[in-house]
Amino acid sequence: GGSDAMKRRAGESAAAAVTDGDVVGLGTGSTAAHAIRRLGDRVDAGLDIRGVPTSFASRELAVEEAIPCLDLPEAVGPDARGIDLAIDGADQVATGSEGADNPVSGGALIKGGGAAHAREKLVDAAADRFLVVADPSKESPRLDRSVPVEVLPAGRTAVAAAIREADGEPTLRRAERKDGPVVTDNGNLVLDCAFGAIDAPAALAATLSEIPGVVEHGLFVGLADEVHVGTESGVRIDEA
Ligand code: DER
Repeated sequence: GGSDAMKRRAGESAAAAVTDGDVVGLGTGSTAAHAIRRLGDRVDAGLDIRGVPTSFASRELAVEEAIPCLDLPEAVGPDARGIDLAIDGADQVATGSEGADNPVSGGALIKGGGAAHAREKLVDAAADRFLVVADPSKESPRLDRSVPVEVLPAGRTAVAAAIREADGEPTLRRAERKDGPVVTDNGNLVLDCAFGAIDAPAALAATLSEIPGVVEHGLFVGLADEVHVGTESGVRIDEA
């Protein structure tokens, strides 16, 4: 992946977009963590915000940074505050040869490397603005990484069969420091599904969403508003 300095520049660039009184979706992963730490500094300096964490990990970090948090139902709903902006990382960002105005390639992401994409998508989609934070290693003309799919444990073999039907190759995500599979914050399993180059992310997203037993997939199509890319020399902000 990219260097930590580039991730930090991206995270701090997005954190700078937060204004007093905002409700901020707090993404998961090492790049979003830089944004959360910078927001912690700004809260120390008097910024008045509420965070909406997207995982156990991002809630832990928000508590460490003394960022007051809301549960999702307090932030989203008819008489709730709403989420002003969400800051979250990505595993891959389609830069698209046709340019950002192409609905297929503009604003198409793969997320889920941290197995947090179910709650991330809830928060990122609910936000008025969704800022992606990344380093250049995440950018690609087309999406071609495996797509993480959170599945009900009982449904893992049925979903795997459906993924194969859809010309994908599913792999149950094994844990590193635990015997057996990764178990998500929601108590589910993750299948990493390889489809090769994904030319029609919206169509694949719809196919995955329809599979019984799928809780959430890591294709985020048309949700991102901006991409803050940390570079060697600074930050590039692209309209998604
Ligand atoms: O799980 C996710 O979608 C995260 O955003 C994650 O994959 C990005 O992680 P990183 O910022 O540590 O690369």
